Amino acid sequence: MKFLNELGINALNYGASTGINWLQTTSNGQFDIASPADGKAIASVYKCSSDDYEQVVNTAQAAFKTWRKMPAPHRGEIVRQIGNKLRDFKQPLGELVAYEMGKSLQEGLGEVQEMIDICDFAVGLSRQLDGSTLHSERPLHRMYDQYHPLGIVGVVSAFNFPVAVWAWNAMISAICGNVTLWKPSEKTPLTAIACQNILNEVLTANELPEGIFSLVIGDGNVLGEGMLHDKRIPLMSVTGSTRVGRHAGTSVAARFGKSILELGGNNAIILTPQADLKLAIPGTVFGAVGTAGQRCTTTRRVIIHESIYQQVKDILVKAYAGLKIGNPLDESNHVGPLIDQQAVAMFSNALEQVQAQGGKLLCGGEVLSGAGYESGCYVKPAIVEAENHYDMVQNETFAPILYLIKYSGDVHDALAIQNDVVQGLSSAIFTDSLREAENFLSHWGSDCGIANVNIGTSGAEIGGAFGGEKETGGGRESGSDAWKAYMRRQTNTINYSTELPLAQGIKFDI
Ligand code: UN1
Repeated sequence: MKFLNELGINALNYGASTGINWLQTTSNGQFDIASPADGKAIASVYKCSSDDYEQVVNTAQAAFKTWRKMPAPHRGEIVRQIGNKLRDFKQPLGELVAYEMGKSLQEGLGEVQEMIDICDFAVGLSRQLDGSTLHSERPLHRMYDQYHPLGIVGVVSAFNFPVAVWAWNAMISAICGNVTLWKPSEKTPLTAIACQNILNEVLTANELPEGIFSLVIGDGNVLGEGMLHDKRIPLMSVTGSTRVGRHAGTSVAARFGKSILELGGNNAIILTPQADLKLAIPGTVFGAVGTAGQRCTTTRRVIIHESIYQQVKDILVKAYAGLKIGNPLDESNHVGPLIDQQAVAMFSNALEQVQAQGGKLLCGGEVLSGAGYESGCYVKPAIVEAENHYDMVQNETFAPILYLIKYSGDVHDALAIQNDVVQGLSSAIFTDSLREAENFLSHWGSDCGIANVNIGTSGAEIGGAFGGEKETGGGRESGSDAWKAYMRRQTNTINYSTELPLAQGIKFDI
């Protein structure tokens, strides 16, 4: 396939890079990657060995000493060049994302666009890593706070956003003066190799040392686990399920490391009687079936006022009947495959269980077979009538299942349902009522990290801080002042007087 050649993906690829060079271990086993789109083998990747890991971490530690000394705007210049290179490779990289992960080509290209956008954002930010100047209580004293880089930042990314979430972390972290060590999902290592090849060109052209952006590919329970316990990595940014994140967060905390956790969501859209359905329906359908329901921001619940419930239900079922499901590289399709057959089994199992708990399957749920569906990874997105307290509704199933939940009363009743889950990532309301919208956004409103009015739950822009509350983990990545989590903060007080007054007026004469 043309995009594989363009991105430097071979039939067999190495699984560890210090940036610039690839380590050539072939003896530690390999991952054979097949596309969920057509089930065909794409390429294989040799797993990084423990010796490789040591070499990569040592190289990164050495690189940090050079990189942190480079003025932040110069680091920004490198990130600007990376953004430009990503522009050159947007089409093939978007195609590889679609082919390896299974999301539609439009969404694959959108994901690469997120990478380009975060590069642009990081370039500007490289001149704005600001702290505050504060007034000291002591005469002729000056006080301020400043931010310093941390060292190696470990990034563990998930299969569903195989490249964008890494870029959010790596580009912000880079302008902050850190070096990054990336462990991608073992389900999508090829897109990571493609990114590393792109980076390597920029790093080489600028004669930078190895180790500024490194990549290690291996099993999560060996390599990822090792990173969690590695004291040489002061910050771990982990995207994954709540189960994975709980373990990651506690392991890193046990060694007093910092972590940024971006975990599961159980995102809801509230449709009030004042909702403009012209916006709400496409917003809900895209939120529920985009990336085949495998975004952390996927719409999993719609909380619908009883007065419009039947109408919304009918329109949604009709809209689902028109969804085209098939190869993600064919742009006429709306929905691609799930990542693998294990995900399909989880989807089927969740539907079975929710029905046993009282849910009513309104449409979809079939596993597709026959021509075009040979990979066994395609399913028909499902809509289920349900109640919020059902066990399956309370848990995130990473698949296209949309639960319809009826509410009566006012927006506060809808909010009570929305907030009554353990996750807190994204939320939305569709309403033309200012009162409803403002209540939703108020401090007694949505308890999520993201709260939208008249747009869906997914598809956040990079300029905002991304992340969620409760079991979503509390981390923030990407825009706004999320950069602060990638730096260590220091408060400085400088005395330019000829006396030594103590704070709080304490007297100490010797
Ligand atoms: C994720 O699913 O991990 O807001 C990230 C969105 C995308 C990012 C999702 N911009 O849906």
